[in-house]
Amino acid sequence: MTAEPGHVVSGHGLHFWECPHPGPLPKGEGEESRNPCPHQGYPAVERRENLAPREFFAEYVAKNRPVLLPGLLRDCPALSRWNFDHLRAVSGQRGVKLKQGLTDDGVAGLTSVDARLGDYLDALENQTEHSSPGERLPYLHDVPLTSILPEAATDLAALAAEYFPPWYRERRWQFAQFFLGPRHSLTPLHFDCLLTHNLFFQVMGRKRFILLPYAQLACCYRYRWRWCAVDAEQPDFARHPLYRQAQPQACIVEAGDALYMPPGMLHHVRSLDTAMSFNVDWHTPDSALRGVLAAGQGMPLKNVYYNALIALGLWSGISAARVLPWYRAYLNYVS
Ligand SMILES: O=C(O)CCC(=O)C(=O)O
Repeated sequence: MTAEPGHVVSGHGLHFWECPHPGPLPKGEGEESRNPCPHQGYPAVERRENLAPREFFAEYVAKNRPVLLPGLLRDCPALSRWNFDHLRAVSGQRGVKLKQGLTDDGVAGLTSVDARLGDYLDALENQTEHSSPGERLPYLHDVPLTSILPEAATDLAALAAEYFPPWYRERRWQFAQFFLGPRHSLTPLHFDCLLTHNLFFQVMGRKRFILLPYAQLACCYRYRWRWCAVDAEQPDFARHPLYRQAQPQACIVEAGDALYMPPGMLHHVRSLDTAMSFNVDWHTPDSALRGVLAAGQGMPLKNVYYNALIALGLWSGISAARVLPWYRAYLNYVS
C-alpha cells in the first residue's frame, strides 16, 4: 500500500490517513518547527461524498459516528465570497477579541487581545511564517458567525437545512461560531463543553483533526472539564502512559468540506494554512437531556443551565427564536 502524503488511501479493507508532512512542517524564520507529524497511519475518519441528510442522521448522528462530508458547501456563495476583502468591507471596523496562547501545552496561558478586525486581516495577510506559538499571530476563535458576517444566512442558503434538527433550521446560522487564524494555529485536545453534536465547516485553507471517542477520555488526562493534557500530535508517553491505549482517527478538512463530530468527541485541531471555518453546535432532544444530566459528572453549572434552555426548547416546542436571547450569552463566552 503506497500513497502520496496527505491523502486517504485504502488497503486491506481499511482506510488510512497519511500524514501531510512526512517530516517537520516547514520552518519559520530560523525557528525549530514545532510539529513533526509522527503518526503515519492513523485510521482515517470515514468520508462520504453527497451524503443525504436522512442517511446522515440515521447512520452517523444516531450512531455517534464522525463523518467527513467533502464539498458540502460547494454550492454556497460563502465559499468564494468570504475572503479577506469581503470581511474588510463588511466588518473591518469591528472590534474583535483574539486568543493568544492556545498551545500544545494547553490553555492555561490563554490571554485575550483586543483588535480591529481590519488590522487583524492586514496582519494575517502580511504575516511572516511563524510556527512557534509565542510568535504566531493570535487566533480569532469561537465568536458568533453573524457578528462577523451578518448576511451569513444568505451566503449559506444553498446548504440544505435538513442537515440540522428541525428546531434549529430557521435560525441555524445564529448558533454558528466563527474561526479565523494563521497557519499552525492550534486548538488543543478537548470536547465541546455542552456535549453537543458539532457540524464543522471549512471555508478557507485546511485543518487537520485528530479525533478520539468520548469513551477514551480516561486516556487523555483531562483538566478544566473539557481540555486534555495529552498532546495528540506528539504524545509524551512517559508523562501520559494511558494514552498508549488511545485509538485516534484523523482527517484533513479542506475548503468546502464539513466534518460531523458526535457529542463528547475529543478533537485536536491544527490549521495547515491560514484558515477560516465555522461550526454549529446543536442538540437533539436526547443529547440535550444528557447535557443536563452531565451536572452529575462535573459539568460546570453554567453549562448545565445552557443545556437546560435548549432541552426546554426541544422538549416543550418553545421556538429557537424565543430561546436564543437567553442562550446568546453562551455563544459569547465559549472558550
Ligand atoms: O477550528 C478550530 O481551531 C477548533 C474547532 C473546534 O474545536 C470545534 O469546532 O469545536
